[in-house]
Amino acid sequence: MKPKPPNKLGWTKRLRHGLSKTRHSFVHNLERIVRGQRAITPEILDEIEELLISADLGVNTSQTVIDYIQQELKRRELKDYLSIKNGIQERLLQIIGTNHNGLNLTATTAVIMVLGVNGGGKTTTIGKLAYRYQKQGKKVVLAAADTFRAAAVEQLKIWGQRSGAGVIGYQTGADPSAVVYDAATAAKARGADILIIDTAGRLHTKKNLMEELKKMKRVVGRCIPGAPHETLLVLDATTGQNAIIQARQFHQDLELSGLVLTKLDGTAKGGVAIGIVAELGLPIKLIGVGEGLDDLQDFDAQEFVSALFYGEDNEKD
Ligand SMILES: Nc1nc2c(ncn2[C@@H]2O[C@H](COP(=O)(O)OP(=O)(O)OP(=O)(O)O)[C@@H](O)[C@H]2O)c(=O)[nH]1
Ligand SMILES: [Mg+2]
Repeated sequence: MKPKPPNKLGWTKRLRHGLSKTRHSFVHNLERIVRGQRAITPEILDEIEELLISADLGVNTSQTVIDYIQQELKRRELKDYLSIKNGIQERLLQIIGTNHNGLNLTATTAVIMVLGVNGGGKTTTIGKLAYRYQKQGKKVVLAAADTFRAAAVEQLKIWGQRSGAGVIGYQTGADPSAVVYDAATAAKARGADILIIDTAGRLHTKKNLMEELKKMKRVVGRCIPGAPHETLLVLDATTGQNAIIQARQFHQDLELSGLVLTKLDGTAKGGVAIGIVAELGLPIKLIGVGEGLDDLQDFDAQEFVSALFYGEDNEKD
């Protein structure tokens, strides 16, 4: 499928636009619950907690936010809408930290391996990354190690043409580890700065398919010391809490270095980003907020939390 061309709007605006579904359902409901109240009663706190859970922050994380609000209510006046909103924002930032988590690309040939369940946005993310780094003048090679789905190699080749990245891939049914081996060898021979490995979508519950990923990881590590330098799990934000279950299992089996959260534009459940970091302690490295070539960016916690609360053009919420 054809990606939308680069958007002229700046990233912050696109992020805020992408998160508008989450923001509208969350902020508007918060306002409805809190505005005009004389005091924040336990019933109101319960309603706020339910709202946090429905934004997919997860039960535990929602509880810690409510605990914080309760504690702050004792310490200072937190009775109006604005101060409650700011209190929640403060706590969310404490939970996810203020780190800006970029990718680790310091190796001579930095290897990024991309995993995840079917249809999460792996190949699109790889295409966007290839476009980003080629534009920066880096040499990128893509390994089409999704040898399972018919047309997967073709899809990656199209991204290669779009971005100018080289693609190594064989016919459907080939051994994915052999593709990884050949791509790593070619990347080294060509003096590539970055090798990105696309893998077939798979369920985290399929042990044999997890073993296949482990093997690919070992193979690339033997060809390029320290590789893969990034093992990224792509998660579709619209799947909500299921994303946390997937991340836990993939991490147990493959020792992830970080997460990519895609499709934040298509969901009111963007709060899952905070739930994931709180529950797993894994950094979100990249987020996708659309199908455009530049709708993928490094995750910035402060920017993200702010976009959960404030819209484009200083829109009132
Ligand atoms: N709205 C939106 N759509 C996205 C985003 N990222 C990917 N998509 C769409 O999600 C669909 C699946 O994307 P792919 O990149 O093919 O997913 P995949 O994980 O490689 O899928 P398999 O290889 O089949 O496992 C495509 O239609 C993409 O355009 C995003 O951030 N926002
Ligand atoms: Mg794919």
